[in-house]
Amino acid sequence: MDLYLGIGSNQGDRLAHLQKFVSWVQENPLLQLLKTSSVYETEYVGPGEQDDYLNACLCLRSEVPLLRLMAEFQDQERAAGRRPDGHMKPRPLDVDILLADDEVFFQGDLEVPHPRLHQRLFVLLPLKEIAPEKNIPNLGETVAKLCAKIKRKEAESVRLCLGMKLGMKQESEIAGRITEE
Ligand code: PH2
Ligand code: MG
Ligand code: MG
Repeated sequence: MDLYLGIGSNQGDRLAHLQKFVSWVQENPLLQLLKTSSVYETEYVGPGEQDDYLNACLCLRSEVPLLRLMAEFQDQERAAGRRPDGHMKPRPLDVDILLADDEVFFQGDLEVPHPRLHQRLFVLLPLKEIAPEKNIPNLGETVAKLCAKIKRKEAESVRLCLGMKLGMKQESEIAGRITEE
């Protein structure tokens, strides 16, 4: 099954947290990384005020059941330092399952497609890069079409970060940085 993930960070070394998660995906024999989007700096959306996020989207292939995958991703969130009481608090790593093929899945805490996917430009813009024509089950609209609808009023809140990259090349750069320090 092909999965689309939204990843985000607004605490600590935000880019390093996202890169570390991508490296973990690449090293996991049960997951195959197919695509990574650019990194975007995005204004926090939600109650109160928080620092800006870095957000990106990934596409990966896996046959691991969704609930088990979610548990594995939560382990990674905890490993990055996320607090268990951290609902709507700043977090070093947030990993959300956005889409899983054309499945509609609702069990426990997991709802796929992600219930707020279509309202969030910080998800839709990076997702559009890697899956513009993907249809969102339930909504009957493509990612690109949803993006176009909300783009005008919110576009400035989501900024492309050209200097930041996820994915293979970056791994050696991370290793380089660690040995320099
Ligand atoms: N995630 C949230 C709440 N608000 N805002 C931005 N910009 N990016 C996020 O990933 C994000 C958020 C809860 O998961
Ligand atoms: Mg989230
Ligand atoms: Mg989450």
